[in-house]
Amino acid sequence: MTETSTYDVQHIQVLEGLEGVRRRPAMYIGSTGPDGLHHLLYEVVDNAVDEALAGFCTRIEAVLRKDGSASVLDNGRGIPVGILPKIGKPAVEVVLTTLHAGGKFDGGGYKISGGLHGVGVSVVNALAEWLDVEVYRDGKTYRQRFERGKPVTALRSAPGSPLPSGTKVEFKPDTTVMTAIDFNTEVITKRLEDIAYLNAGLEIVLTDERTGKIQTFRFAGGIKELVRTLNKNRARLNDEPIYVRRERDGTEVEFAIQYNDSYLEHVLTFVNTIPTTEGGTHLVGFRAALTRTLNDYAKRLGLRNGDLTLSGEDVREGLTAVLSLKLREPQFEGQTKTKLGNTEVKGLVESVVAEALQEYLQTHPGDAKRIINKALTAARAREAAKQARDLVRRKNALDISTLPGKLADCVERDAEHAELFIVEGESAGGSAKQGRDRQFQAILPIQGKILNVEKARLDKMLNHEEVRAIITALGTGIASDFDLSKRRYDKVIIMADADVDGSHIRTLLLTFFYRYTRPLIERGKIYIAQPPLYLIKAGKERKYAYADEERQIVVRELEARGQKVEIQRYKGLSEMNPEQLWETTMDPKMRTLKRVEITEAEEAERIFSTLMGEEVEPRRQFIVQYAREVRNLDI
Ligand code: 28F
Repeated sequence: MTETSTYDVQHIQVLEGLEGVRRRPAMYIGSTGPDGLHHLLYEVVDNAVDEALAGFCTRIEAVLRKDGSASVLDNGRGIPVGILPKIGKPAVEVVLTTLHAGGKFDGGGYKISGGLHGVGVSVVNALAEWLDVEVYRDGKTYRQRFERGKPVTALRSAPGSPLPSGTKVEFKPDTTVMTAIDFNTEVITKRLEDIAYLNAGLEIVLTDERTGKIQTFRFAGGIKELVRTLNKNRARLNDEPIYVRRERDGTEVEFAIQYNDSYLEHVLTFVNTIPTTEGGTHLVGFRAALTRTLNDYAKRLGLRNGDLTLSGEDVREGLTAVLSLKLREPQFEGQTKTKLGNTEVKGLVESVVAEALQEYLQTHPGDAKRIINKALTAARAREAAKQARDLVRRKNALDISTLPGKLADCVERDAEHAELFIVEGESAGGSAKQGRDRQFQAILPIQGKILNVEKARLDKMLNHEEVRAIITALGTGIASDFDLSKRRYDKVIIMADADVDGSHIRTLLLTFFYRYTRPLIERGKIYIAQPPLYLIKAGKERKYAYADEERQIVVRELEARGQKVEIQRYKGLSEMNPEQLWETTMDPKMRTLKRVEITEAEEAERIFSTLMGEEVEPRRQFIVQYAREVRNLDI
């Protein structure tokens, strides 16, 4: 959204009304692309959710139609239909044709402010080829039709209604304005699921008529259930999530906390069901309360040997939490308007969370001890890692030849023009050293199973020679020490067999890079080498194929020339001699490299946590599910 001063926006709105919306849609819904399209639907859904927040709606139905239209139905009170005296029009028509008319509810309700400040359903109306509204009140059905924001019928009523009370809005996005017109079920599903979790007991049904798929979301346990779901594949330190819901000065603070045995922090925060992905004052207050309360408790119980203070990171290791705020006048800030700015909220959340947490720790000493001990262990590991890092730094400072012995470095010293192959296995490593161009290609052979970095403490991992070799070769440092400018190579290429062991080492390495040198992935510096699967010979002709379909094409081509074809399937890199490895997999002019995307690394880490975590059941399910691929997974 371009930064227009508030005055201009209101000035423009008053002048142009809904015409302004059609002239400058992006100012109201952010874009006319997919995000803007989904924002139209969320505006309508959010009005139904407002009715649920106000306590009058228990069920919302959303339908995605084949003709590109969508419909939302709630069983709330129904938008008022009475004639507004000053305007002389029914309230429902005013709400649908006047900007921001759906404004604050009088009395106790919360107004959902969509990511772009709840522009109101009139904006949806303006950007809809047509919109039909039905209100069920007083045993009647009121309906009115609009086209591009303008009423094309008066509000009509008829006796009888499908519900005792409620509102239904159907609309078709205007394809002459919106550049995206296909609703994405996955995106909508995620949003509706979040809303259901954040409004315990609210039932939301999504029907996609294009696929016939119907999904129902209803979570009686609300955010407690969301935390349990997020933790389902991990060992938990406190069986039941710590859950609190408090209302102070018209603001509702609700949170659920459950620790698991991993080192990851997974905290989701919402304001009026809007995901505040950029955090904000509520998250600052939450974190402050957590750190202060756990330190106080540890000190009082004498659990802290010496004056070891638990840092924010220590107390958030293994933390899964959902923090949901409901307040009337949220101020959203930040790049994507998903950061809460209200300053008064920090203190409010901090006091609510601290008070509730103290009470929980005192009444659940078993859980408290486990949680504190985990934070203490994290603090000790942090200290140890710091010493280990200082050691490595001092060693680097004192002794320049700290590069690992097994690294066959390249001549090139300018990282921009150098690349590092991390090769699985000694023999493939040997071929790679012989086959490479030593001017700009470095080779680091590693053993099949480097230590599983998910479980290893930072300090232990730092000492495992395979991992230390990689860290030293990369040159960037790791975790909070990471410095991209210190990288020794511009590309890091993982070269492993295409079999289960190879995919295991790839998963381990991607997990390591994702956890400890994530910017390398974000900057597209990590690649997977693509060795050929087949060598096809016919006479003195030799061709390589990198996939089954390619092999078929090459074989058909050679057989069409009446030549006898011989096919060799490569089972591993070590079956190729150095020249073949060079010309098929390492030569920049011939090779194909697959760049690792962050989503792949995230998936690898998730797989890794499932396979490496304590929970046996998820591992069994994973292996059953992938049994055909996972022949000899000796975890
Ligand atoms: C499918 C989308 O939009 N549901 C809505 C209501 C209920 C009230 C309301 C809405 C009063 C005049 C501001 C009813 N009775 N679903 C929806 N349900 N808006 S939108 O009132 C609007 C305010 O304009 C409602 C008593 N109070 C409020």
